[in-house]
Amino acid sequence: MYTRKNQRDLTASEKRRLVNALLALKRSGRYDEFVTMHGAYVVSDAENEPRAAHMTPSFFPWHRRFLLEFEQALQEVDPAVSIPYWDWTRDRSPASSLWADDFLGGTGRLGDDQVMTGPFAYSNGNWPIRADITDGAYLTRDLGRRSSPLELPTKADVDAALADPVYDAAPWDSTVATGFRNTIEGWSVGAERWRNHNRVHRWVGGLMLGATSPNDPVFWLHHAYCDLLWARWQRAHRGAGYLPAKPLPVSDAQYGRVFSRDEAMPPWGVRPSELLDHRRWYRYA
Ligand SMILES: [Cu+2]
Repeated sequence: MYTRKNQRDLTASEKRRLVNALLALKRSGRYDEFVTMHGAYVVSDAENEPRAAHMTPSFFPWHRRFLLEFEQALQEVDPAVSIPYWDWTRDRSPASSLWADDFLGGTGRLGDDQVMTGPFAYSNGNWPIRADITDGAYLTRDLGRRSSPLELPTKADVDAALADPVYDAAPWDSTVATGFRNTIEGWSVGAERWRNHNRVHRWVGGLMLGATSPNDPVFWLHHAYCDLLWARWQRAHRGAGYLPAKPLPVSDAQYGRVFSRDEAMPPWGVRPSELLDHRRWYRYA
């Protein structure tokens, strides 16, 4: 049992140790295995295939397990390290300590969005991007989307999602207008584009926009906060559970494409029901 802290509360030495563990995983090649794995599970609901990670009810349990695996890799380097969370309703500015030189570094430069500051700047030689097929070898960001400014989601946005008493609903994809899962995952519903989790990917920009978004270490801090929100939703709605609870009938258009409570998710063969209680592993401070 360990603690995941708010990134704003980390001490200088905790930040240094986390950065060092990230760099060690990068050097050994393990970091890029996680990036590639995430990329392999970006399956859109326009494709007629199983969706374990995105546009799907198992968005939360899949990413919980993904973060646990990554956190374990970090802890093999330094047992004192855990994944902090970024509460983007609170730390809303590129001037936040999250983006300082001693932590994740700042936004990209104009022109090519290349991150020039902090430990993950390409020019420092420790963070070459390998697991991306289209772009350059350097980390990119465009915090706040300078060409067409965008705000991070607000506490009111998150509270509205937490107030929804239903976890998810048919058709269990990116088009569901209600339910906690898609309200946080944030696929477009009507005129409301890029909500919550998706909006944060947009706000960071650069490599955070694509299937290999874990190339940017802020991915882990962002998803730890989404994971915390899931735990908060569970606490607020104790009678409600993960849905769908039972496998969908063969007649359902989503049959074989989404993971109900006890259907094993790839690549680990773990069921959503085994991931519902994070307190087996960690707590949030
Ligand atoms: Cu994400």
